[in-house]
Amino acid sequence: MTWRATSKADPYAWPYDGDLRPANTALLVIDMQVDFCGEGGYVDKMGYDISLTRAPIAPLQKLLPAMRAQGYHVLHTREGHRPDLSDLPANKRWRSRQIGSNGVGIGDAGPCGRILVRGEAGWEIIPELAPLPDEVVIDKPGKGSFYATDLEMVLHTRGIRNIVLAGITTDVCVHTTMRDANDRGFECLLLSDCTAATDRGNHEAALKMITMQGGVFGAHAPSSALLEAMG
Ligand code: C5J
Repeated sequence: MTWRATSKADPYAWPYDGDLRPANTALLVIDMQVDFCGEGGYVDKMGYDISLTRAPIAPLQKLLPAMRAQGYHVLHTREGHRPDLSDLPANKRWRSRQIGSNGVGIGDAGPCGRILVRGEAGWEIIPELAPLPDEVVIDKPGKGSFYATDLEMVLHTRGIRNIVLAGITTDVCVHTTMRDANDRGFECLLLSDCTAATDRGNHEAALKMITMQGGVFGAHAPSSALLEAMG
Protein backbone atom coordinates (compact mmCIF):
# COMPACT_ATOMS: atom_id res chain seq x y z
CA MET A 1 0.00 0.00 0.00
CA THR A 2 1.24 3.51 -0.78
CA TRP A 3 1.40 5.36 2.54
CA ARG A 4 -0.18 8.76 2.19
CA ALA A 5 -1.36 11.09 4.91
CA THR A 6 -2.11 14.76 5.40
CA SER A 7 0.86 15.46 7.66
CA LYS A 8 -0.13 19.05 8.42
CA ALA A 9 -3.50 18.03 9.82
CA ASP A 10 -4.38 18.86 13.43
CA PRO A 11 -4.11 16.99 15.80
CA TYR A 12 -2.69 14.01 13.82
CA ALA A 13 -1.52 13.07 10.34
CA TRP A 14 -4.77 12.11 8.64
CA PRO A 15 -5.94 9.45 7.96
CA TYR A 16 -4.78 7.71 11.10
CA ASP A 17 -3.42 4.68 9.22
CA GLY A 18 -2.05 6.49 6.14
CA ASP A 19 -4.54 4.74 3.87
CA LEU A 20 -5.54 7.67 1.68
CA ARG A 21 -6.63 6.51 -1.76
CA PRO A 22 -9.22 7.67 -4.32
CA ALA A 23 -11.11 4.39 -3.97
CA ASN A 24 -11.66 4.67 -0.21
CA THR A 25 -11.99 8.45 0.16
CA ALA A 26 -14.84 10.86 -0.59
CA LEU A 27 -15.06 14.62 -0.64
CA LEU A 28 -18.44 15.58 0.81
CA VAL A 29 -19.45 19.13 -0.12
CA ILE A 30 -22.18 20.20 2.27
CA ASP A 31 -24.97 22.66 1.45
CA MET A 32 -23.17 25.09 -0.87
CA GLN A 33 -26.63 26.39 -1.76
CA VAL A 34 -27.85 29.84 -2.71
CA ASP A 35 -29.84 29.97 0.54
CA PHE A 36 -26.64 29.69 2.55
CA CYS A 37 -24.22 31.79 0.51
CA GLY A 38 -26.09 33.59 -2.25
CA GLU A 39 -27.43 37.10 -2.46
CA GLY A 40 -31.07 37.21 -1.34
CA GLY A 41 -30.83 33.70 0.13
CA TYR A 42 -31.81 32.62 3.63
CA VAL A 43 -28.50 33.50 5.34
CA ASP A 44 -28.40 36.87 3.59
CA LYS A 45 -31.99 37.65 4.60
CA MET A 46 -31.22 36.72 8.23
CA GLY A 47 -28.69 39.55 8.17
CA TYR A 48 -25.48 37.56 8.24
CA ASP A 49 -22.44 38.44 6.16
CA ILE A 50 -22.39 36.13 3.16
CA SER A 51 -18.78 36.99 2.39
CA LEU A 52 -18.04 34.58 5.26
CA THR A 53 -20.08 31.70 3.85
CA ARG A 54 -18.77 32.40 0.35
CA ALA A 55 -15.13 32.07 1.46
CA PRO A 56 -14.94 28.30 0.71
CA ILE A 57 -15.89 28.80 -2.95
CA ALA A 58 -12.43 29.70 -4.28
CA PRO A 59 -10.50 26.95 -2.44
CA LEU A 60 -13.14 24.43 -3.46
CA GLN A 61 -12.83 25.50 -7.07
CA LYS A 62 -9.18 24.46 -6.82
CA LEU A 63 -9.70 21.27 -4.81
CA LEU A 64 -12.64 19.80 -6.73
CA PRO A 65 -10.90 19.46 -10.11
CA ALA A 66 -7.81 18.01 -8.43
CA MET A 67 -9.82 15.36 -6.59
CA ARG A 68 -11.96 14.60 -9.63
CA ALA A 69 -8.85 14.22 -11.81
CA GLN A 70 -7.42 11.61 -9.43
CA GLY A 71 -10.70 9.68 -9.24
CA TYR A 72 -11.72 10.53 -5.69
CA HIS A 73 -15.43 10.19 -4.94
CA VAL A 74 -17.26 13.52 -4.79
CA LEU A 75 -20.66 13.84 -3.16
CA HIS A 76 -22.82 16.87 -2.41
CA THR A 77 -25.66 17.59 -0.01
CA ARG A 78 -28.56 20.02 -0.01
CA GLU A 79 -30.64 20.98 3.00
CA GLY A 80 -34.28 21.42 2.04
CA HIS A 81 -37.87 20.45 2.59
CA ARG A 82 -40.69 19.02 0.53
CA PRO A 83 -42.90 21.67 -1.08
CA ASP A 84 -45.82 20.59 1.14
CA LEU A 85 -43.50 21.06 4.17
CA SER A 86 -44.51 17.65 5.53
CA ASP A 87 -40.88 17.10 6.61
CA LEU A 88 -40.43 20.52 8.24
CA PRO A 89 -40.77 20.29 12.04
CA ALA A 90 -42.96 23.06 13.45
CA ASN A 91 -40.25 24.17 15.88
CA LYS A 92 -37.67 24.49 13.10
CA ARG A 93 -40.05 26.69 11.13
CA TRP A 94 -41.04 28.76 14.17
CA ARG A 95 -37.44 29.39 15.19
CA SER A 96 -36.44 30.38 11.67
CA ARG A 97 -39.11 33.08 11.72
CA GLN A 98 -37.70 34.69 14.88
CA ILE A 99 -34.62 36.11 13.18
CA GLY A 100 -34.31 38.77 10.51
CA SER A 101 -36.33 41.89 10.06
CA ASN A 102 -39.38 40.50 8.31
CA GLY A 103 -40.51 37.37 10.17
CA VAL A 104 -39.89 35.34 7.04
CA GLY A 105 -38.56 31.85 7.71
CA ILE A 106 -38.08 28.41 6.20
CA GLY A 107 -40.92 27.54 3.82
CA ASP A 108 -41.89 31.19 3.28
CA ALA A 109 -41.45 33.18 0.08
CA GLY A 110 -38.24 35.18 -0.27
CA PRO A 111 -36.27 36.79 -3.10
CA CYS A 112 -34.93 33.37 -4.18
CA GLY A 113 -38.24 31.54 -3.91
CA ARG A 114 -39.55 29.67 -0.88
CA ILE A 115 -36.72 29.37 1.63
CA LEU A 116 -35.03 25.94 1.82
CA VAL A 117 -37.78 24.31 -0.21
CA ARG A 118 -36.75 21.67 -2.74
CA GLY A 119 -36.93 22.85 -6.33
CA GLU A 120 -36.70 26.57 -5.50
CA ALA A 121 -33.86 28.79 -6.76
CA GLY A 122 -32.48 29.36 -3.27
CA TRP A 123 -32.25 25.64 -2.60
CA GLU A 124 -30.02 25.00 -5.64
CA ILE A 125 -26.28 24.45 -5.28
CA ILE A 126 -24.47 27.58 -6.48
CA PRO A 127 -23.38 27.36 -10.14
CA GLU A 128 -19.70 27.85 -9.24
CA LEU A 129 -19.74 24.47 -7.47
CA ALA A 130 -22.35 22.63 -9.51
CA PRO A 131 -22.17 18.84 -9.16
CA LEU A 132 -21.12 16.87 -12.22
CA PRO A 133 -23.90 14.70 -13.68
CA ASP A 134 -22.43 11.48 -12.24
CA GLU A 135 -21.91 12.84 -8.69
CA VAL A 136 -24.29 11.80 -5.93
CA VAL A 137 -26.39 14.57 -4.39
CA ILE A 138 -27.98 13.82 -1.03
CA ASP A 139 -31.14 15.71 -0.09
CA LYS A 140 -31.53 16.07 3.64
CA PRO A 141 -34.27 17.65 5.73
CA GLY A 142 -32.02 18.24 8.74
CA LYS A 143 -28.59 19.49 9.66
CA GLY A 144 -26.80 16.14 9.62
CA SER A 145 -26.27 14.41 6.28
CA PHE A 146 -27.08 10.92 7.61
CA TYR A 147 -30.46 11.57 9.22
CA ALA A 148 -33.35 10.57 6.92
CA THR A 149 -31.04 10.02 3.92
CA ASP A 150 -29.30 7.10 2.18
CA LEU A 151 -25.80 8.59 2.54
CA GLU A 152 -24.46 5.76 4.72
CA MET A 153 -25.66 3.16 2.22
CA VAL A 154 -24.03 5.02 -0.68
CA LEU A 155 -20.72 5.29 1.20
CA HIS A 156 -20.70 1.61 2.17
CA THR A 157 -21.70 0.48 -1.31
CA ARG A 158 -18.73 2.35 -2.75
CA GLY A 159 -16.28 1.11 -0.12
CA ILE A 160 -15.63 4.60 1.22
CA ARG A 161 -13.94 4.75 4.63
CA ASN A 162 -12.41 8.27 4.67
CA ILE A 163 -14.60 11.38 4.45
CA VAL A 164 -13.20 14.83 3.66
CA LEU A 165 -15.71 17.45 4.78
CA ALA A 166 -16.23 20.79 3.06
CA GLY A 167 -19.09 23.28 2.79
CA ILE A 168 -21.24 25.31 5.12
CA THR A 169 -21.77 25.90 7.87
CA THR A 170 -18.83 24.60 9.91
CA ASP A 171 -20.60 24.77 13.26
CA VAL A 172 -23.97 23.42 12.12
CA CYS A 173 -24.36 21.05 9.15
CA VAL A 174 -20.68 20.25 8.70
CA HIS A 175 -20.07 19.51 12.38
CA THR A 176 -23.28 17.51 12.78
CA THR A 177 -22.29 15.42 9.77
CA MET A 178 -18.73 14.96 11.01
CA ARG A 179 -19.89 13.82 14.43
CA ASP A 180 -22.40 11.40 12.93
CA ALA A 181 -19.84 10.05 10.46
CA ASN A 182 -17.29 9.57 13.25
CA ASP A 183 -19.80 7.61 15.33
CA ARG A 184 -20.42 5.39 12.31
CA GLY A 185 -16.70 4.53 12.06
CA PHE A 186 -15.73 6.83 9.18
CA GLU A 187 -12.35 8.55 9.35
CA CYS A 188 -13.03 12.30 8.98
CA LEU A 189 -11.01 15.32 7.90
CA LEU A 190 -12.61 18.77 7.95
CA LEU A 191 -11.01 21.28 5.58
CA SER A 192 -10.54 24.54 7.44
CA ASP A 193 -10.49 26.80 4.35
CA CYS A 194 -13.23 24.91 2.47
CA THR A 195 -15.70 25.37 5.34
CA ALA A 196 -17.13 28.51 6.92
CA ALA A 197 -19.70 29.66 9.46
CA THR A 198 -21.96 32.70 9.74
CA ASP A 199 -19.72 33.78 12.62
CA ARG A 200 -15.92 33.69 12.47
CA GLY A 201 -15.60 32.77 16.15
CA ASN A 202 -17.91 29.81 15.69
CA HIS A 203 -15.79 28.56 12.80
CA GLU A 204 -12.64 28.78 14.94
CA ALA A 205 -14.37 27.10 17.88
CA ALA A 206 -15.62 24.28 15.66
CA LEU A 207 -12.05 23.65 14.51
CA LYS A 208 -10.75 23.67 18.06
CA MET A 209 -13.39 21.17 19.22
CA ILE A 210 -12.08 18.65 16.70
CA THR A 211 -8.58 18.74 18.18
CA MET A 212 -9.65 17.72 21.70
CA GLN A 213 -9.05 14.23 23.08
CA GLY A 214 -6.51 13.34 20.38
CA GLY A 215 -8.96 14.17 17.61
CA VAL A 216 -12.35 13.47 19.11
CA PHE A 217 -14.17 13.48 15.74
CA GLY A 218 -11.16 13.25 13.40
CA ALA A 219 -8.83 16.04 12.29
CA HIS A 220 -8.80 19.32 10.39
CA ALA A 221 -6.38 20.75 7.85
CA PRO A 222 -6.24 23.35 5.11
CA SER A 223 -6.95 22.02 1.62
CA SER A 224 -3.31 22.72 0.64
CA ALA A 225 -2.23 20.01 3.09
CA LEU A 226 -4.61 17.50 1.53
CA LEU A 227 -3.48 18.42 -1.98
CA GLU A 228 0.13 17.91 -0.88
CA ALA A 229 -0.68 14.48 0.52
CA MET A 230 -2.54 13.52 -2.68
CA GLY A 231 0.67 14.22 -4.62
C1 C5J B 1 -27.74 25.84 8.77
C2 C5J B 1 -26.27 24.49 7.45
N1 C5J B 1 -26.76 26.55 9.30
N2 C5J B 1 -26.12 24.05 6.20
N3 C5J B 1 -27.51 24.92 7.81
O1 C5J B 1 -28.86 26.05 9.13
O2 C5J B 1 -25.34 24.57 8.23
